[in-house]
Amino acid sequence: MIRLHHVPQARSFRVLWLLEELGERFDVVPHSFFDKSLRSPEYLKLSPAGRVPALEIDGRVLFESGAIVEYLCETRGRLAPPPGAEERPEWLEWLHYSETLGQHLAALTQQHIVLREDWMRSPTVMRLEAKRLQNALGAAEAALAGRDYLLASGFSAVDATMGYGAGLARRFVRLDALPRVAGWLGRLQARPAYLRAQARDGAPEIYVQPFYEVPDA
Ligand SMILES: N[C@@H](CCC(=O)N[C@@H](CS)C(=O)NCC(=O)O)C(=O)O
Repeated sequence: MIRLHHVPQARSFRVLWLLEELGERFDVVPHSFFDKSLRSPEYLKLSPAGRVPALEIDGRVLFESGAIVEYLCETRGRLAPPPGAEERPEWLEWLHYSETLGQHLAALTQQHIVLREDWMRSPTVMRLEAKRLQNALGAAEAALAGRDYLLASGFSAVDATMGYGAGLARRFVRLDALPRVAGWLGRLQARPAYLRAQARDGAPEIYVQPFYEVPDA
């Protein structure tokens, strides 16, 4: 049985959603950011830096969401153009670009949520990272001109990896200037597999506000 180690709302949601899109049967092993379970010796054997996702599958354990997505698409033969296909370089670009969104989201999460005392936080960093995140989403806005999904051939795994990041970005960036991204998110979040994944995500404990405003300096 496939077992996904997951924290609600975290990057492991990319894999949760993709497993639902692929129609795989799997168990979700829930963890929390806030109870130190990701630093237990047992968990560090699965994920050496104590991060999610980790996926137990096909007799091995994989960490790193991009690698897991590539492995799942390759072994299940779906939701990615195969090596050599015309759209493969574009697909790889979006797969890894999802981590460009991820780095800004991680910085914003640290600033707004993880650092609890006001004196630890920097409104300058919050503003800068939100702007950089908005600029990074501009690449998806441009790519979505005249198409419903990131690849011309239709929905693929990179819509889930990028879509997870764009969905979270909404808590830090207003999408008024990114109407195609907003429309794409609406399509993604109406997908039956997304709704099934949402139902298995678990109770939110990281992002509890719909929007995180930058406080006055
Ligand atoms: N590049 C890694 C990043 C994994 C990562 O940093 N995950 C976060 C959740 S979004 C995490 O587990 N953080 C827990 C911690 O840093 O203690 C991936 O995509 O799998």
